[in-house]
Amino acid sequence: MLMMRDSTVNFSVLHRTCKLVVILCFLHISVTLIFYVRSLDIPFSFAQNQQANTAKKHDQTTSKDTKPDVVETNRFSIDNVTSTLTKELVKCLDTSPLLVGPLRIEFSNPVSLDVVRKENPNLQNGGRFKPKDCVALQKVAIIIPFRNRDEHLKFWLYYLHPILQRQQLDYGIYVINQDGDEIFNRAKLLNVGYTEALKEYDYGCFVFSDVDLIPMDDRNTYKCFSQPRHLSVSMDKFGFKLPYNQYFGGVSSMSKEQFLKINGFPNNYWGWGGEDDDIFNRLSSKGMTISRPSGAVGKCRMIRHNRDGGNEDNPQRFDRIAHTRETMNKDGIKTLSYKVVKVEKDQLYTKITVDVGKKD
Ligand code: UDH
Ligand code: NGS
Repeated sequence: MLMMRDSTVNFSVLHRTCKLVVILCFLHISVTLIFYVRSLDIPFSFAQNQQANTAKKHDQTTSKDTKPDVVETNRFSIDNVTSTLTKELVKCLDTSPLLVGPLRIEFSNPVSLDVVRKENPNLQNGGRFKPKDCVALQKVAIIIPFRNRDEHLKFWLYYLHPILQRQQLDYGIYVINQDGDEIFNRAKLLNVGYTEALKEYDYGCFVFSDVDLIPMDDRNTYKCFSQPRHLSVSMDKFGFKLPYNQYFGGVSSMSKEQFLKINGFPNNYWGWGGEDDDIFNRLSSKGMTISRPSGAVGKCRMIRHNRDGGNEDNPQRFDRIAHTRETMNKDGIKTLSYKVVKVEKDQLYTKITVDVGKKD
């Protein structure tokens, strides 16, 4: 009787142990299976595919102003199964996921171009860049009117290259350097930049930026919109406000179509002031409006400086801006003439020195 009870107890212990072993084995197999399935990366590939579809939808509905040059594919691929990575480029998203928002901008420590070059290893000669992981939505030429502002240019390159790369633009930097000591002509240099950049690449968008203005938020994307864009809307020197509603100076952008519609910029504003107001008049006379970022996103800092020699106030500017409508078809990109003196290609920029003539 006692023996029978013993054997029943033993059997029950054995039975429980076996059950435990079976459960453990089952658990082990399940965990292994889960890890195996995860290693196939199916959900990841799917997410990528969804992102591509979202980008595609955005593009079809929003931007008239963007011109893709590569057709995206939405093939569903399980890369890791065969370990062959067939990566196909999709269009970049409307809003870059790399943006960080507000930035600290200051000018107390001088910048070395060698450091800037080292910090931007993905640039191609001439200050060109394309994102690696997606096809940029716009090809943007950034044009800087220039003469004797090397210290400002260093700060500009130091701050702007990383920002423009995070904005996932296909861009090139063109520094248009006025040769000689004649009176400065900002708007004519911008016309030259437009023309020279287009000789190099099929740009669809042009950003015109003074060399001394740095954005304080990378969400202020240096690209084009369905209306001409004023980007430097909230400058420190104006107490982070627009100085007046029609103000279009500092940094602006225009698509090729918008630029051509107004016959480019005036060539006959020699010296300081008024050329930006003339551009505003051109745009409004063609029925265009100005697009702007919010005051917060459009904040920017100007590098403080004195008025340059050779850029004295233009006394004719008030008379000129009063007659933009009558003069704009005769004076602009169609009648631009200049001579290229020198082209320098650096990793950080293309510098084109030009003879723009002089005031008659
Ligand atoms: N620029 C040069 N070299 C010059 C003149 C102008 O590179 O000799 C370019 C540069 O890109 C500059 C832009 O043209 O950012 C506009 O010129 P600006 O900076 O002189 O004009 P802004 O209206 O300033 O920005 C005017 C000078 C105010 C001095 C006030 C002193 N308290
Ligand atoms: C206006 C000028 C603009 C100039 C703006 C800001 O008065 O060209 O001031 O100048 N227009 C005329 O003179 C007709 S700023 O304070 O940046 O030097 O951009």
